[in-house]
Amino acid sequence: MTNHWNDLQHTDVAMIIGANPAENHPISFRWLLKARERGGKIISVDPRFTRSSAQADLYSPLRSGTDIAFIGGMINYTLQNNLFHKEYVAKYTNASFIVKKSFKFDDGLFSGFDEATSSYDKTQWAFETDKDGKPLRDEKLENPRSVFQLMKKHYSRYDAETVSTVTGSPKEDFLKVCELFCSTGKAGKAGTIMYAMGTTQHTVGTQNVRSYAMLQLLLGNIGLPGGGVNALRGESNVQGSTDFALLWGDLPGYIGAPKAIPEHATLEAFLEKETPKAGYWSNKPKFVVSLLKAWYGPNATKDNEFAYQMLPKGNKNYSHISLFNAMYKGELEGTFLFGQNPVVGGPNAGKEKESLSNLKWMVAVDLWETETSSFWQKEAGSDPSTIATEVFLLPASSSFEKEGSVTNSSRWMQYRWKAIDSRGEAKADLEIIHILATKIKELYKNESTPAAQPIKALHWEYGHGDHPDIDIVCKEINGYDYKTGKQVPGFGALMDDGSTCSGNWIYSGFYPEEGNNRSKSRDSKNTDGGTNFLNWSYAWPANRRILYNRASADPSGKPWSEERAVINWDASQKKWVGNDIPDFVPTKAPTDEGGTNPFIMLGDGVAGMFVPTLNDGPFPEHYEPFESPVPNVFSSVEMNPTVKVWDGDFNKKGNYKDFPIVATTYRVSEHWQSGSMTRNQEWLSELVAHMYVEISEELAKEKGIKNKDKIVVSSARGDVTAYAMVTKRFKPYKLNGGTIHHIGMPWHFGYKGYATGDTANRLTPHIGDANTMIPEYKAFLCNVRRA
Ligand SMILES: Nc1nc2c(c(=O)[nH]1)N[C@H]1C(S)=C(S)[C@@H](COP(=O)(O)OP(=O)(O)OC[C@H]3O[C@@H](n4cnc5c(=O)[nH]c(N)nc54)[C@H](O)[C@@H]3O)O[C@H]1N2
Ligand SMILES: Nc1nc2c(c(=O)[nH]1)N[C@H]1C(S)=C(S)[C@@H](COP(=O)(O)OP(=O)(O)OC[C@H]3O[C@@H](n4cnc5c(=O)[nH]c(N)nc54)[C@H](O)[C@@H]3O)O[C@H]1N2
Ligand SMILES: [Mo]
Repeated sequence: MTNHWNDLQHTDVAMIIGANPAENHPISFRWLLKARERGGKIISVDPRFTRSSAQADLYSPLRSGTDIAFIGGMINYTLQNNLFHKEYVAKYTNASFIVKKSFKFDDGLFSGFDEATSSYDKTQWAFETDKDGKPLRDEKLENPRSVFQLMKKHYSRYDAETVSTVTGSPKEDFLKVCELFCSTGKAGKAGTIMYAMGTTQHTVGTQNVRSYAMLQLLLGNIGLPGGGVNALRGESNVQGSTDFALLWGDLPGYIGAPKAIPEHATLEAFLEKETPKAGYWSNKPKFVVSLLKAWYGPNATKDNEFAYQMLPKGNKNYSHISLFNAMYKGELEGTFLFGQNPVVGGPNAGKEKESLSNLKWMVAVDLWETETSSFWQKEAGSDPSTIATEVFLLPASSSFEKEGSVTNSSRWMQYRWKAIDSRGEAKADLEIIHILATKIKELYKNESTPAAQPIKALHWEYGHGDHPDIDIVCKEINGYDYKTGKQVPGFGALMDDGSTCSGNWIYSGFYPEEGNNRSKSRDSKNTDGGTNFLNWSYAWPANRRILYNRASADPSGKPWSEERAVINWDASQKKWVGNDIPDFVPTKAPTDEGGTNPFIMLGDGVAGMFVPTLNDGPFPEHYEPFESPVPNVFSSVEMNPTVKVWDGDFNKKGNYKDFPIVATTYRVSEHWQSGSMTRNQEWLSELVAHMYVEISEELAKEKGIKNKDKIVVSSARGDVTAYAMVTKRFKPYKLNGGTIHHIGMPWHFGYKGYATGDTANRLTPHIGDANTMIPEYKAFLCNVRRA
């Protein structure tokens, strides 16, 4: 989240799009209802009328996979009706930048597309620059080559009629959403966008999020209380795990991992290539060297490039989808699954299950034996005599049985203490990793092969025996001075000469001195005067609660409006003051060089309306999902042209003739994820006991299906049998003159536990977003019949 949970109470309009927080993030609704007491409004945009929709003031349906068309239409509405915050847009975004003539857009393709590699030459999207390399600007926003004018032209194609034809949202509903949400473009007003998996799980997932950011920037809603683009994160610590590089392409703190390419051959070359000249990322060498120092300790010296050569460097894509493709082809020997149940949760789960049998070994670390760790059993539909995979199941302690921190959607790092002891042989994941690391180091102690070097170089000193000392881990994450052993006060103190270490620069500052682990702080006194509660836990970075808060003030440093003040420039004290930690150099005056550039992480200091770095284009453009019931109305390019389509039979594609119905998948309050956690609980199993599929009354009538009938849903990948829930929550969509049916189902079921049912993911495709590879779980084609 750019903002945080209790900040939602300040919003004038919350647009929930691609999420169902009333069920999946219920606490958020406490704050939305508070906002409503102040006159705030709630909008829900979802293919189905959800429990969040039921709480909303305004609801609009949209067909799964058409968010860019919807938001593109809202961008167009904002521009055509002059509802944008002009000074904010001109000063704080790159709307004023002049784009080179080589940038073009024609019939769904941006310039620079190479058919052979399905990728763009992004250099064609560059800005015009002056002799010092600074982008040329027109702050009047009139130059026809300005980002603003190009954006206006791009989205002029997204008029209300076309939007309605593509999304299936009735034009009146769409316009009501535009009118209400765009009312927040005025100074003194703020609107928030809340999103989650309905947004991201698409072949255009990244660009969906981008479109939200553009709309919010146009309305001047970023950096203010009650504003922002707010990602409602999933599992209790999914924010923390991405921060700590569970994403395959990253090192901790969102530092892109080095690859096996000549430009990354040495630490010097890597830092030279990947460090921007301006903006806060120009400090990257300090973060990288401090990280290497944390990992390799005394084995990281100036003379050996701080052990840079010990880092693994790969050139492939290591996302979930790619790994399972590799497994299917027999390219992987073994795998560790720490708390993962892909036979239920993975895309095209039937094939993912088949892939597992190509492994020599698998280690599952889990609270239960899941559909995945028992994939080889008869009950799973397998023939054990044909499967040679050796499976180890290590019992894991649950969250209540161990201590450590989790980071929530608000970026708050909160320490949790152990409530009860583990049972039986179960161990905390951290203990399991610790034991593994210690044993593997022991195993390689006397080996001198190249493979042994990184293992030997790893500095692993977190106490003795099976229990690592978490306090040592915490101190290392914060970072300390390597000579004195004294904690550093924050990432500003990290150095690139090996004199400091830090396991994750964005968290540096949470443990600034001995005895003060701020993630343990639960001080609810409101010392700052706002509602940021700066002493409750610790928010990265630097305990800042609202990101980009410099943008809450005008260029001269005065808040755009008093009621939405966060920080302001205090000329007498010569610093920024207010009720949050400034997301800015605290002593930089508005009149200083760069003093009006709120987006300090970006080289130009302004936010990107035009982003020339993403794989699929600088402006979000609507493309149809991998499987779609209709041709693309906006261009002749059907699917995102930069998406990787995997070869082989892992990903059969269904066509509209055989599979004319759009399907989506989602969660329910009563179940958790792949269901291991809830289908093993009697009382939750009783609440939602069976796999079911929601279908509209109209489709039910057409197919002769009654409520509670058993039905078969089939896709090109497989089929599932489930109970029909005939409901008003789905309605047929009117698209381009025709009628298209839309269904939906929960994805929580498998054959284990008390509440059993067919796995929805046997239907879903094995294809992902062009930038992140998150699977397209949310939009695919199917057919439905009575069982
Ligand atoms: N009770 C419960 N809570 C949970 C979880 C759980 O399993 N159970 N899981 C947690 C996790 S890990 C996560 S990631 C979050 C996910 O939180 P959410 O994203 O809220 O979860 P979903 O229910 O998968 O999807 C949200 C909505 O997206 C809609 N949708 C489908 N396709 C589209 C589309 O193309 N556009 C738009 N705008 N909407 C679409 C669906 O109808 C659904 O209502 O929830 C977390 N909270
Ligand atoms: N069709 C469809 N599929 C989806 C989604 C969707 O919306 N639609 N959503 C996707 C999303 S957002 C997510 S996050 C994934 C989730 O996919 P998974 O991560 O595979 O699913 P979970 O059920 O969260 O799996 C967690 C496993 O961890 C175990 N576990 C719980 N606590 C601990 C612990 O402390 N330690 C260890 N070692 N194990 C533990 C549980 O018993 C469970 O078996 O699913 C994805 N799959
Ligand atoms: Mo998730």
